[in-house]
Amino acid sequence: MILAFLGPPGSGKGTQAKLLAEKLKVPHICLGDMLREEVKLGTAIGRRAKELMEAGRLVPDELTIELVRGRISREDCRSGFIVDGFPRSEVQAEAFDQMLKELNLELSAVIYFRISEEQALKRLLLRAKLEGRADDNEATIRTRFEVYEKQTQPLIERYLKVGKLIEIDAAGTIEEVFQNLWEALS
Ligand code: B4P
Repeated sequence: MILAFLGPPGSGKGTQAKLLAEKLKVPHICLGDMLREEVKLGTAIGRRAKELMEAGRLVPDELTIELVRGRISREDCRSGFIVDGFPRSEVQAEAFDQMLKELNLELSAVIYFRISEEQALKRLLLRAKLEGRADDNEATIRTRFEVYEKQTQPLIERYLKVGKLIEIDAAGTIEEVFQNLWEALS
């Protein structure tokens, strides 16, 4: 099964992708984590991504496309994977279609995590307290929501049109949302 997780910051897509990937025993490809790792290692990609991430903006499409292409070409992705936080723009969605085609793979579904901005904001501010992530402060979170609305939200329509979108209510507890996700998939 090949799944892409889509939703605003704080919708819990990363949290749920991790749980589902463990249950299905498939790789969990988290773009945010991959980029943070590049920043930590100080690679060329990381150096280009750092400031943009800290400002809550998307990093350039070509960087994320390169990362995803490299990762899903590996052998462990042949029988399925979950990609979380990609695609996040029309350009990325086009590139994703293209790379799946080249690898002879088919997208099973895109899971859209629906949640209100206020609830997502609360979760992210709590994470700021617990983990101190550089982009989890109120001003940056507001920018991340704006970027999401402009660049990522239009993808909902794109996947709806091709019959690949599954929408789930992401407002409950982690366990409740996982239950919604599991039921939607089965
Ligand atoms: P991400 O790391 O993907 O950040 P995010 O959208 O905020 O989602 P995240 O996965 O962290 O949060 P989640 O909702 O699971 O991206 C960070 C940055 O990287 C982006 O701003 C951008 O700069 C860059 N980037 C990433 N992908 C890119 C791409 N494709 N193109 C360009 N740039 C890209 O969880 C949030 C919090 O809520 C957690 O603390 C969690 O514990 C908690 N939570 C989850 N579910 C909950 C629940 N049900 N109840 C209560 N709390 C819950």
